[in-house]
Amino acid sequence: MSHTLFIADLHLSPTRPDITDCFERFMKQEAINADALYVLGDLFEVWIGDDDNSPFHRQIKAAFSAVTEQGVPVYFIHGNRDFLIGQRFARETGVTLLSELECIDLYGTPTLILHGDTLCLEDVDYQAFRRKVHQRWLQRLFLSLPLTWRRKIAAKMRAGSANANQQKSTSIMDVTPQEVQRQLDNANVCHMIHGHTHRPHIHQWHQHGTEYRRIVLGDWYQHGSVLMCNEQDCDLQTRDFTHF
Ligand code: LP5
Ligand code: MN
Repeated sequence: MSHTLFIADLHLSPTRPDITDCFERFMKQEAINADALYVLGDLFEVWIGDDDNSPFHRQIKAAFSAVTEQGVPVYFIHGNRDFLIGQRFARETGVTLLSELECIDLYGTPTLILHGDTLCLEDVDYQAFRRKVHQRWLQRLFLSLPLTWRRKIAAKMRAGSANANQQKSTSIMDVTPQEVQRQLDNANVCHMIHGHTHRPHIHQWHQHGTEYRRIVLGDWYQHGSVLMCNEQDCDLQTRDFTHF
């Protein structure tokens, strides 16, 4: 039966060949047979520019090309680790870059898709950081630096982030329910899919007689997380690495 796949937060890096293996198997065996694949951000542990064409990056790009060349549409929404993925990456892979918030028709159900970081409004330090690094001029400046400098700056940011996160409560780092409702109401839809929080779950609730659903994809650090949707329903799967 035809289905659409969603994944997020794989955090691919050369230090985790086990995750890369699962991703490659997933692309070869599953994505290739799907109606479409949506990658909802943080595909990479960190992305410092499309010109970082390492053997590892070439390997991942080849996995995407093999799928898109078979005519399967693959869509990508930026995460907070890989918001610098750009048009060169898109050209090299056949992947379509989407904007940070999109409304798709999922077998007749209008569905809002996003990475999920923009839902975490209580994390005011992160939102301030996000506004800074999303400035086009700053990104252009960063991208004009030598790769070695960019790698060092990104490592500093990663360390700063890990440090800051230790001081934050888990509730601050989760979504703000009022913001979820606001974004759904604003788009006039009842269905949302996102990642980022690494808390895989299908949330369902009622408001003013309407049923809402928010599906949160998990990360791929210890298990794989795949959402499979068809005409009937959505199946959120947490899989052992041996099940790819
Ligand atoms: O990523 P994670 O899981 O640790 O936490 C995120 C939020 N953190 C981030 C920062 C990223 O990890 C770093 C991304 C590197 C991108 C590389 C490209 C750089 C491009 C620059 C272009 C101009 O997203 C974290 C959230 C958490 O998710 C949960 O939602 O809380 O937010 C923060 O940690 C932000 C901090 O609160 C404040 C910022 C600390 C960064 C220190 C910067 C030091 C910079 C030094 C540079 C010379
Ligand atoms: Mn994220």
